[in-house]
Amino acid sequence: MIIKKISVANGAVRVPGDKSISHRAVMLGSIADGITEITGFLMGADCLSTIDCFRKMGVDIDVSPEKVIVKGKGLRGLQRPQETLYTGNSGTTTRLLCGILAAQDFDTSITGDASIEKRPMGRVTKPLSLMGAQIENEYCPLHIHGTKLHGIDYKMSVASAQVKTAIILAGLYADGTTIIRETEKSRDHTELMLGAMGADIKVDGLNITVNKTNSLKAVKVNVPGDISSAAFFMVLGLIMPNSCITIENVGINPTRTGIIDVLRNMGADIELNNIRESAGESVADITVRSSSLKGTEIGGDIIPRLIDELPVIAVAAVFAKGQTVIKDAQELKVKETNRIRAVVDEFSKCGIDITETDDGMIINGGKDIHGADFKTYGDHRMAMSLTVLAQLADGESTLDDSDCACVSYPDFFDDFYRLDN
Ligand code: SPQ
Repeated sequence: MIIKKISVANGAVRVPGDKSISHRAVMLGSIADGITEITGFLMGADCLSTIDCFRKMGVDIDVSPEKVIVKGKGLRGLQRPQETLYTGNSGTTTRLLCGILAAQDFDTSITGDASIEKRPMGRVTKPLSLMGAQIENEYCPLHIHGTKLHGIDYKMSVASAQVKTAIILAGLYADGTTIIRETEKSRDHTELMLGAMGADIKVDGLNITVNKTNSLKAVKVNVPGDISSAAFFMVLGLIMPNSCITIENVGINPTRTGIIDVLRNMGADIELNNIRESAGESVADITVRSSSLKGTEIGGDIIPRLIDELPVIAVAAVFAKGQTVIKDAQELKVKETNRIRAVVDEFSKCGIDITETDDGMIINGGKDIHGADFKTYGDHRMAMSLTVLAQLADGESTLDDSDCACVSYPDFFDDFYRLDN
C-alpha cells in the first residue's frame, strides 16, 4: 500500500475500545455468575480470538455492533473444548488463558499464529507450575493438564501485566493465598475488574494478594478508548504543522499514561479535558496541538506504563530536536516482533540517525527524512507508527502489510485520513 500523505491533521476522533480491558471483560465475564454486558468492546482480531476461545468452552457470547453479552458459566462451568484453542496473534489471550485453564478439571491445548509460536510462554508456565500447574512446552503449542492448584508467594522477574494476570487468575482457583510481588507497576485492569466482581483481591503498592474465590458476580463493563491507539493521533497532531486533534473518551488509567508524561517532557502541548470515571477506570478527552519537540531520556519504571507506545514515541523523537535515549525496554524484543530491531531497521531506511542498543535505541532527531518501502513484520503497532512517520518524509513511502492494523484498530486508516482538513 502507498502511504497517502495528509497536509494537516485537524478534528476529533474516537479510537476503538481498550484491548486489554476488552480481553479481560470477556474472560472474567465467562467465569462469572450472571450476564456481563460490555459496551465499547474492541472488535479487533485479538479480542475476537478471545471470544472464539471461550465459545469453544461452551460460553454463550452474543456479539452485536452495540454490545457484547457474555452469559457467564461460573468459575467451574467451562467445558472441555473439542479442538485446540487458537489465539491468533494475541499474546494476552494466550498467556491469560493459561492461568484459567491450569485449574480446570479438563485438558486443553493452545496455539496461535507464527508470531505467537515465537513468543516466550515460560514466563507464565514457570510461576504457574510453582502453583502445581501441569503445562507442557515453553512455546506454543501448549498442552495444559488441568489440576488442583495451591497459592504461592511470587516475586516477578519481569514487569508484565500478562504474567501477573495469569497468576492472579490461577490464584482465584488455588487453595490458600497467592501473593504476587511486582518490581514495577504494570497495567492493573485485572485487579480493578476483579475487585468490582467481588473477588477476594487486595492491592498494596506493588503487592497483590488473591485468595481462593467461590464466585464472581457479573458487572457492566463500559470499555474506554485505548490510549495505545490514541497514541498514533497524539504523535500525529504534535508533529504535523498547523494541526489540532481531539481524541475523545480515552482511558487514562495511571498505569497506562506514561506516553503523556514523556511527550509533555518533550515539550508537547497536550490537554486533558472532561476527566471522568467510567466503570472504575478514568477517562478523558485528549487534545494535542502542533508543538516543537525536544529529545529526552526514557527509562526506569515508566517503561511498563508506555511499553506498547514506544514505536510511535520513537516517531516523535525523529521530529524532536536533539537526542532521545530509550533504555530499559528489552521487553520490546518479545512483542509481536522484535520492536527494537524493527523500528531501527525501518527508520534507518529513511536516513534517520538511529542506533539499536541492548535495551532500547538512541535517536538523533530534528533532521530531514525521506520516504521508503517499509516492512511491518505483521505487527499492528509497526504498521500504524510507520504511517505516522511517513507523513513528514520527503517522497513516497509504502507499507508491505496494512491489514495487520486490524489486530487492535480495524478502522485505523479511515479514521486517519478523515483528519486531513
Ligand atoms: O496481546 P499482545 O499481543 O501481547 O499485545 C501487546 C500489544 O502491543 O498490543 C504487546 F505486544 O500488548 C500487551 C502489552 O505489551 C497487552 C498487555 C495486557 O493486556 O496485559 C500487557 C503488555 O504485555 P506484557 O508482556 O508487558 O504483560
